[in-house]
Amino acid sequence: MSNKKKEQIDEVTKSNDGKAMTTNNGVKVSEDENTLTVGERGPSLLEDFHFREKIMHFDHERIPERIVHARGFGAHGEFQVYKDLSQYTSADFLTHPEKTTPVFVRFSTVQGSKGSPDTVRDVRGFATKFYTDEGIFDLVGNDIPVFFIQDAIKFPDLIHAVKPEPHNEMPQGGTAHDTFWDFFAQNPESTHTTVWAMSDRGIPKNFRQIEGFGIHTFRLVNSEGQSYFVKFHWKPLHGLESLVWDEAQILHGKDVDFHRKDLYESIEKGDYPEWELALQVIKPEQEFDFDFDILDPTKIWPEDQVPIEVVGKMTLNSNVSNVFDETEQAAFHPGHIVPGIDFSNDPLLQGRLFSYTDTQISRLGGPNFNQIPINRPVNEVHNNQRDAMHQMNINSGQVAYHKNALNNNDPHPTPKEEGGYEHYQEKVEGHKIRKRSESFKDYYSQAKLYLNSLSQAEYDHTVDGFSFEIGMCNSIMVKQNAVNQLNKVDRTLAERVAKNVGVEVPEENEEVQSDAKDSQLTMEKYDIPIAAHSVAVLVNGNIDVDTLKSYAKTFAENDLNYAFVGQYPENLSEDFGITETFDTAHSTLFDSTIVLSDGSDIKPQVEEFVELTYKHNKPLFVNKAASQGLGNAKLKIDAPGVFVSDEPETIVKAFERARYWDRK
Ligand code: HDD
Repeated sequence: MSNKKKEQIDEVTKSNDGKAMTTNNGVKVSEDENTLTVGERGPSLLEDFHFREKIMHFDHERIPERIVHARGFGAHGEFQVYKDLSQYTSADFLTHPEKTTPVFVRFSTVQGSKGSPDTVRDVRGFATKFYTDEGIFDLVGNDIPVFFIQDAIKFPDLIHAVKPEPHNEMPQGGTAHDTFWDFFAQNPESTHTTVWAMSDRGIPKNFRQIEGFGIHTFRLVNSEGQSYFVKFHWKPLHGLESLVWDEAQILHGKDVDFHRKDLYESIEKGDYPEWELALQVIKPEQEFDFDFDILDPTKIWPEDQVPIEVVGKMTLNSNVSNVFDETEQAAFHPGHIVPGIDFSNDPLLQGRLFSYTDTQISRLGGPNFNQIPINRPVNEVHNNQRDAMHQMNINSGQVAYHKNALNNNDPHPTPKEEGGYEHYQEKVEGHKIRKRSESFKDYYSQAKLYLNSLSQAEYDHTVDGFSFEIGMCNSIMVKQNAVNQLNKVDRTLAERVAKNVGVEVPEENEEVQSDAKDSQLTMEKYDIPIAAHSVAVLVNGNIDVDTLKSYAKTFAENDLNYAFVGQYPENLSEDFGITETFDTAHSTLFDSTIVLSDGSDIKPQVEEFVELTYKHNKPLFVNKAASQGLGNAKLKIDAPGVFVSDEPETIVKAFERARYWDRK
């Protein structure tokens, strides 16, 4: 299917194949190894224009990294709405099920710099650019449905606390340090989101298997001018999975690119990541029907109160040609909206509307960043904005103002009925004040709701997350203050974390008195498709090729990704499996392990591999000979998720569950 954005990008995509090297001025270069000098050993000459240009360009290759979300990875794709949503909105891309809309998505971590590891504990950015026929709509969201602060004026404070500390620029890529936890303890509005970040949601397994949330309340406006409050969600069709913290930490070293590699390779293989777009809609007359304020970005709309409606699907099906040119230069902005979509008065959203254009001016070097290929809409752009740094268009004609008679008043405004953007005419009255609404002040109930909704394993992981992060602080006061906050949400959490980090449990139990649960908040609500699974097959000794082939056949039948490890490559032909060595493969790089042994002594590398698989609660499948040889390994062969069999077909049963949390 044609993709208008890809076609537009193809027009400016250059290939050097078979081409002669030239300067930027188009002069063919005859030599590119030596500067122009006087004699072989003499001084260099300033007149060497090729040298000067090459070095000058190189000197300026870097641009400032994003102030937050610096580390990211993007891909192209398309979105299609399942049904006409004109009851809610006039947006063209949401009312034409026959249309596919090109999209570009960039996933990111928040805290770390551009070179930081992928698997840190952090919120993940999930920013989507829809190139609609009516202009660009950016949904600039995260993988957690709530945010740390309620008002944009606090964003610099939040980020200064989160980022590496200014006196020593540590730590890189994480919030396990004093300033973040001091911020947490002194700014209770951050409680709910922090609980999410300390749970398994903070360490996703990959980008394909995260949920996405627009977080803010937006408006949808239909062609009759009726408006609805809306929250946008992305639901991953590959399931929802997390890492184990120990595994995530090992991966920082084993493969700093773990998430981007997974996304890149999935797309290259044709195993395209997909998400369904879902909406939660509240009618204007229901605005005050809830025990939370619908403008408060630290609150979810529980799905039993506001049901989810699945409305469309996004598929990422093409990697970029050049990461800098496309992904790095992509400029997202929550203020990029199209007719049929509008903002709410969420004070966090309103503040973001200023920040995103402003930051591009220093990051991308001027106000013409919209003209960079990845940022151009697929429809035509005409206005009287002129000049400025890096102008890429030739704006012909005598007239650059409105109104005019010299050019027929062109470019001309378009009435709303014909597609011109008109802001929703909300009636607003009030005094100018600086004051947080009283309706924003319940900081703890939904944090408790979230904790109540987790499975026991997820709850335990959250205790571990808090214990690690608070435990990493140097200040006893900060640790104590942080635990005091937890005590206002959940007594058991406060008690367990206090014990782990060595501070007092507050005397008074101040926890939220509620058993309320929301079945949609646990990650265990998703089934994990077996095809999303990868398997390391450890070959211990001399296993005959036919046995290996019968396993490869089962993997292929179930779309499992696999690698044979250890038997390299002698009698394996490349066409039935990638082969790795114990130097290149590691337990943390796979979802499960199979050991096939011929009965010879188990190699130390196999034992270590298996023990880590076991420790990280992943499926472990061993043949009978291997099970006998693993007697000294640190594992219980009859524990949940350990399968002993000589039948390749039984692995399907072993991989029905992605993790066996009941294995202690
Ligand atoms: Fe932000 C980048 C998501 C609040 C200011 N933000 C950025 C990106 C994402 C988010 C995904 C990376 C986009 C990309 O891949 O290029 N930000 C959020 C969400 C928020 C949020 C979900 C709350 C619901 N952000 C927020 C506030 C402010 C900013 C309140 C400032 C007032 N965000 C920025 C920024 C960034 C950014 C400084 C850095 C790079 C960029 O914009 O282009 O302007």
